[in-house]
Amino acid sequence: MNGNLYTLFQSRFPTDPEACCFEKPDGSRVSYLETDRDSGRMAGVLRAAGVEPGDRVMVQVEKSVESALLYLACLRAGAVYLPLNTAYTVHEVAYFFEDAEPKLVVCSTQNRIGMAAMMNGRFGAQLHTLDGDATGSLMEALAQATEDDRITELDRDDLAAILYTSGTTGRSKGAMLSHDNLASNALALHQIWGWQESDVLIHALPIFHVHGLFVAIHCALLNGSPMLFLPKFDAGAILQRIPRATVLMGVPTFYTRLLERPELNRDLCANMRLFISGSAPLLAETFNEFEQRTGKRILERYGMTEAGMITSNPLIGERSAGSVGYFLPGVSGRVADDQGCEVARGTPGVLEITGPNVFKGYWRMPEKTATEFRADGYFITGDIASMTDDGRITIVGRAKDLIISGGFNVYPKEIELLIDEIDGVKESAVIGVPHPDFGEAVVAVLVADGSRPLSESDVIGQLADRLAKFKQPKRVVLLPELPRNTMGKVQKNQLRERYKESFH
Ligand code: MLC
Ligand code: AMP
Repeated sequence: MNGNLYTLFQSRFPTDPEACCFEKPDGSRVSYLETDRDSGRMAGVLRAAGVEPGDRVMVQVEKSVESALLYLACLRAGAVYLPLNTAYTVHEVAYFFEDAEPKLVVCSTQNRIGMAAMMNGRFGAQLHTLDGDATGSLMEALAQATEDDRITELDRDDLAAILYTSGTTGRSKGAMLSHDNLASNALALHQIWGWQESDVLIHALPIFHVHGLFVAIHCALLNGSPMLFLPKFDAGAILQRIPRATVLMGVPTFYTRLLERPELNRDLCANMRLFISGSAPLLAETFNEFEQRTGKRILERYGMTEAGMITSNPLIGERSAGSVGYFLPGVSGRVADDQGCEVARGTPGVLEITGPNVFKGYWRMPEKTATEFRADGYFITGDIASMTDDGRITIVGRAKDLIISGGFNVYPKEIELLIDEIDGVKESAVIGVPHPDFGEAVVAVLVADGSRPLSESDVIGQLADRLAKFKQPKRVVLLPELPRNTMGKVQKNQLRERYKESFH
């Protein structure tokens, strides 16, 4: 049997030739039939560009139906899809390019010159463009392409995607995900969330991360459901679509922003079956306020790039505020001490997991991969959790130094390394503090070396072309020295406490 994930999707596509797969923001529709036909033709375009099974295709483009088709085309061609946040600067993208050695790069027309200069003919990589309005050289090639219904024959352990996640060392790691990793997770989610024939998904998440790319798209495709596809979060556009939709997936910021809108009420949401939240902790106050306003209890789930989804609150049964629910079917885990030994139920420890969803390791980093797994194969998530006797999980903290801002991960180390290079900076500590919109916001605390005057705008200005906007500090403060313990380690907890009211 072909282990290619696309084969699984195709086997679930509706037989009705009119059935809608994507609805574009302007209301025009792309049927499942067209999705199947065009992803096949696009896979032909990739093959014609020299992309062979196992080759990486690096993509940094605006979200559009066509960019989703490009993802499906990569699956069909057996290429390894490597999506990048559109906010990344050329400086950040250069690292991914050098690390992944892609055969094909797809970027926006606006970034073409900069991208080509960065690529500089290396690895014999081809360059195509694709824009949010369905133009660009890739679309021109697609217009010339003939029908091609092939789905490359693959083993289910072959790689489908590499998703880069930053790390505590400041160096990004490419998480290698196989077709089976993605298929098993999609099937589990489709089952536990009780997808129904009448379901309609509002898709407003970016499609360069697990949440929007895999969780949302895969569930809809497995169910043959329409996706009301929005290029980005837009409260007005979502509220407009809610009456004819049944499922919304979002990060907590989606829900706090929707709550700011007076139109959000029970009547508007009467048709909605599921509001799903994840990627960052959902505050109990958001959960409660949302229930009061709409009568719906948000279903919170927990996951990560390396493992897709790991736990979920139940569809039927208690959805508790602050808890992320139970392990997904096929996933098991333990809350462990720093030796990997399970601790008593109710005691916090690091969550370790195993299952068909767990990734194949970090791209070209076997040593790093080895340090993140226990000898018995359990993956160390780096999240601190506690588990009740009946297996309900609550995430209580993070063992990794990580900030999650509006659902995007920011690793302080990466920013500290760049700040420390700035003239006049002696040292720095980057922390996350509560933020009403993004959940957490990045704050940089730094100590000057006295060689020249430093200002907040000066520091931010120097980071601008090196760091994606969402990683840039929303505040910079100068201190005469950083608080340290007797071992000399910076006390970030003290800094977090001191600046916790910065945005309130
Ligand atoms: C935008 N900005 C952010 C930001 N998003 N700053 C910090 N954190 C963010 N997440 C910047 C903008 O550049 C802008 O800067 C300013 O903040 C205000 O932007 P905005 O217009 O209000 O932002 P918007 O475009 O509306 O985006 C906010 C958002 C978006 C929350 C809708 O960030 C988003 O879609 N987040 C979802 C992330 C996601 O999909 N995560 C899943 C990861 S997978 P300025 O200065 O120009 O005004 C994963 C696993 C799992 O974690 O479990 O799912
Ligand atoms: P990423 O590496 O972008 O996939 O982010 C994964 C991280 O997001 C996890 O390790 C958690 O720290 C965090 N996360 C995801 N979902 C939740 C959630 N529901 N509650 C708390 N943290 C979450």
